[in-house]
Amino acid sequence: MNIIEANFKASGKKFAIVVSRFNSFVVERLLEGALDALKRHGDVADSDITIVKVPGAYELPIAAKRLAQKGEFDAIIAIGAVIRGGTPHFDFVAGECNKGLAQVAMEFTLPVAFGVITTDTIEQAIDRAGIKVGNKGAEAALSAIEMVNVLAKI
Ligand code: INI
Repeated sequence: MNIIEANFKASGKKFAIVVSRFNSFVVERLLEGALDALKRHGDVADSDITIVKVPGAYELPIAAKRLAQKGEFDAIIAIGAVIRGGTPHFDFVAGECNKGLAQVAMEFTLPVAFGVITTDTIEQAIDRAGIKVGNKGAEAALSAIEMVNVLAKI
């Protein structure tokens, strides 16, 4: 049996974080979680982290694609918050964001971590940004680190 699995050491690896400004109250907490995970778990240096801010979650895929095209990063972490709030706009924004980020990952064989929370209410979003249900930004950063290392081993 040959099991391939990876650790969470990531010093020397380069990470790009794409962050949407929409719902910034929540998104900034997710970004803090992602940065904390990269630094405390992965021992990633500040100089190896690039942050790109875009207007909303809908714009995350195109920025992620541009970063992937540069070929300078070992992984991309997408951070955002799409909150339903009773509008069908939610489905378009969340759907295109999810689909576009997945396309970038597959086209470039590059880990693109999905740190975009999609919730019905602001309260649920806050819960996922470090209150009751962990911090989804931190989880995304950890999965990015693990994927960088596991892809390198396959
Ligand atoms: N963008 C988000 O990141 N979250 C949302 O909840 C959201 N809602 O609900 O509308 C949202 N809309 C903006 C969208 O991402 C684009 O920035 C905008 O449509 C311009 O292209």
